[in-house]
Amino acid sequence: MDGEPDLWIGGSWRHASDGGTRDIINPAHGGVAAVVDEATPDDASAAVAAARAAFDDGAWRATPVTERAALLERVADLLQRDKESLARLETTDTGKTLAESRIDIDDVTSVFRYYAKLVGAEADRVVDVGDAAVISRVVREPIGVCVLIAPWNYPLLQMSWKVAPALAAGCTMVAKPSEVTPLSTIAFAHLLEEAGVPPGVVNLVQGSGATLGAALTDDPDVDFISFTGGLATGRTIAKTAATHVTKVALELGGKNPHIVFADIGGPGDRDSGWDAAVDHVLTGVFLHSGQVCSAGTRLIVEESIADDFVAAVAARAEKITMGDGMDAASETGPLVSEQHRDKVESYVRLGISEGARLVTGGARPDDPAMADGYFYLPTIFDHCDRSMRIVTEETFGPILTVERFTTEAEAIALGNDTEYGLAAGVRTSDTARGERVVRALRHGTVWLNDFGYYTAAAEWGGFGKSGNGRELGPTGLAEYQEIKHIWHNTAPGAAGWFKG
Ligand code: TXE
Repeated sequence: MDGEPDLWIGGSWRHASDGGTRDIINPAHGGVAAVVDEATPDDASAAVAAARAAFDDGAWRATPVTERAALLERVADLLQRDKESLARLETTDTGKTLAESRIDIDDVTSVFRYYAKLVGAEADRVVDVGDAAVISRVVREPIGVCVLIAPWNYPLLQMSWKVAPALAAGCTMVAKPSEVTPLSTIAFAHLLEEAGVPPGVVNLVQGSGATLGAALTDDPDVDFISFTGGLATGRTIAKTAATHVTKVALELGGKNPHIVFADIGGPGDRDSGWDAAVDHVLTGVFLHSGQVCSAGTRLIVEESIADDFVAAVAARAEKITMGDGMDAASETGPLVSEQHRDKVESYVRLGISEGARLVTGGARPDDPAMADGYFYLPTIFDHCDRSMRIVTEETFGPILTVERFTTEAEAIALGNDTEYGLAAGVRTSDTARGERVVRALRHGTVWLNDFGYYTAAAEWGGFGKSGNGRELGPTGLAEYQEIKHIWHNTAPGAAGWFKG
């Protein structure tokens, strides 16, 4: 960063092989926040080769699990020591508020602590084959060299969901953050080095997806690719990986329904759940300006309360304090880049041309203090339907679409009518109905009378085109492991099948 080498390959820090760099932009004001090295395909090959050598050498994967767990705990301690500086980097890079960035660093820490404990508690499985002479057991081994590709909305958080279980399992890896937001991951790599990660076990390269990312995913020495990002890129990576039969895990976002039943009660009646429902719908879609894979972008609300409910959400949306994430008063920040705001604006134009009714937003804020940043107002479209692309496609911005239903079956059908399936929310005061609906929804995470929460101990991932595989929880560790069955005959004898 800013003249220091940023690529960590085989345990040493170096500049890009062709000397190339990239300007990192602060989205709150459009200025250059830092200049970082831009890795080339040659750097990608060097990083994979370093990870391959560190894996094949065998020392890391043979490191006792207690030592690997201790290393993860050291990383967690260092993350907490540097929490404030890491949070500031995250806000500088992504635009999210400092309060959110601090929560992110706490969450990253808890992922490391969770996998330190989980891997330490893992046990082999003994299988009874009905022969006292045979010891048959199923063991887990590291899958090998992993390529870890993260997006820009939760740069360090998403990377930690990959690095922590990969390290715990005994894998070696090449990490590639988004070229838009590499700063926190570079600082994190320095912490990994300080914590004692052996040379070549973790390698860091940053640069363009189209060149560097493509080179990493097309390298035949890679055993596993874990990717979080957009659907189109996920498809490209899966096709490339198929040529090498490389295992792939994909988290590709969502178009997440938030279903609200009329039985939540009436406006102003706190105990009945109305205010809480309005608050969660608002937070679910406008937190981090909607740049959240699990954002509740589709409000599916019962017709009898729809007018009042949408008006209540719109009134709150208009009061959201937007500004530079470094300002403690800001409740939400800008979009991550000018290019991304262009995309969001094109979806708003599309929504209007598709006939949706604009309730609020649909413009950049007019405050001159935000004129140079990539801000966009919270936007709500009412009277939407499934023929509209703003309802079916991931806009990844502060856009809420509203659909209406009259029966429970219709609500479920609408909630499932998406090619994605990452997350969904349901709000009702009827417990039995709530349980029926959450079981009927085809999404990887479903919140009942809550929205957006997750824990390192529970799996995260999607149905349908939201991807495949799971992160977090025990499954998030299993992704980085091969399963081996060992059959040991302690009283060896002939097979005795062939008589001659
Ligand atoms: O993502 P990309 P983009 C969605 C969201 C957004 C859209 C596009 O809808 O508007 O995706 O965003 C790397 N081989 N999500 O273009 O391209 C890239 O460098 C290998 C949802 O920014 O998917 C970055 O590190 N890697 C999502 C990472 O992929 C490649 C979060 C993600 O970038 C590559 C972000 C290639 N050919 C966007 N091309 C979520 N699931 O939360 C790019 N990359």
